[in-house]
Amino acid sequence: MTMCRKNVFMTLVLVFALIAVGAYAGGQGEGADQPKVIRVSHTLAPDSHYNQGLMYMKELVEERSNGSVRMELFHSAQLGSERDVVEGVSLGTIEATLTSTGPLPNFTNAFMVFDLPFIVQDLDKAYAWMDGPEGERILRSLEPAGIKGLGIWENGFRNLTNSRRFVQEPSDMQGLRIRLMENVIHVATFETLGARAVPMAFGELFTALQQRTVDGQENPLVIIDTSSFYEVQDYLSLTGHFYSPAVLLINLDFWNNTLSAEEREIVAQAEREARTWQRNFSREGQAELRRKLEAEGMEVAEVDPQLWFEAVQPVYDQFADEVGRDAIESFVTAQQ
Ligand code: EAX
Repeated sequence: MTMCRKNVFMTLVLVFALIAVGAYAGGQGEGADQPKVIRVSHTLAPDSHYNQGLMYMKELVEERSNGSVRMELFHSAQLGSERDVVEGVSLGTIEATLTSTGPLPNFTNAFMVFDLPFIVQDLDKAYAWMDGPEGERILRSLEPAGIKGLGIWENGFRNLTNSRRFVQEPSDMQGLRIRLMENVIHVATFETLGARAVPMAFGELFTALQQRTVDGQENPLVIIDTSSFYEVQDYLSLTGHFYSPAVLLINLDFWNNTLSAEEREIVAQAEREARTWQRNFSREGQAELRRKLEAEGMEVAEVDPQLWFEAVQPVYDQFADEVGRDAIESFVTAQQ
């Protein structure tokens, strides 16, 4: 099968699978006393920051709605890759997902500002910007696709790992095959660094590293830990080159027409509290994680971020129009 046909086929398989699960959940949802079920899909492990934050939110929602709204969590890409599941949320075959910004440029340019390398310099100020009117504008841009953005959570600063060599300077990247999210800015950034960019869904990554189809990958420390990448990667470089938010998305029609006004308020309030909790959880323990990964045998390189920032400058020129110069300026200024 050609790539394109294969993708169409996989999407159809997923849509049918989700309809089957949906019919089951929908069947359960009928009748006055049956809870409304929000199925939330994500790609990470059960002990990841995504799953922990969602469990925190689930508890608040179920308690405050007296069980009229239930959240069912599906971790480890059980319901599909981020790209497939965001499409599912748009179509209404699944209610919700917590996703990186990787696949979002397929729907709107508005999230691309987060994909630029080194765009986040002051995390607290960046949170305030994301939680304010600019973040609201970005989340709203998904509404024409039938998606409501509930809030911007955290994946974290992404760091590079590989199995070939100690990488400290941008020139060390030459020729390394690095798995990236299926995201144009991320791909362009690593090509600018001289790497061979290999876009791939997260669910295929561990095997690709193990079989050495790729030399390396980049993700926050928490993911390198909870997905056991340290078992198949010897070198870790603390590049922090991208800041990766995690966006909580829900089907717009489900939000507007299945949930009552009171239930929407409960979910929105729980989301705000869980967002703060999840960001704190994600930020804490970075030093501990580094020690743990070292203890697992990874050799850790500290890098000079300025050198790396300079090396990827062409990416800003390349994407300024598509991302929007105003958005870039607003985000950068907000952090000064
Ligand atoms: O959203 O694909 C990735 O590397 C992401 O960091 C992961 O799926 C979490």
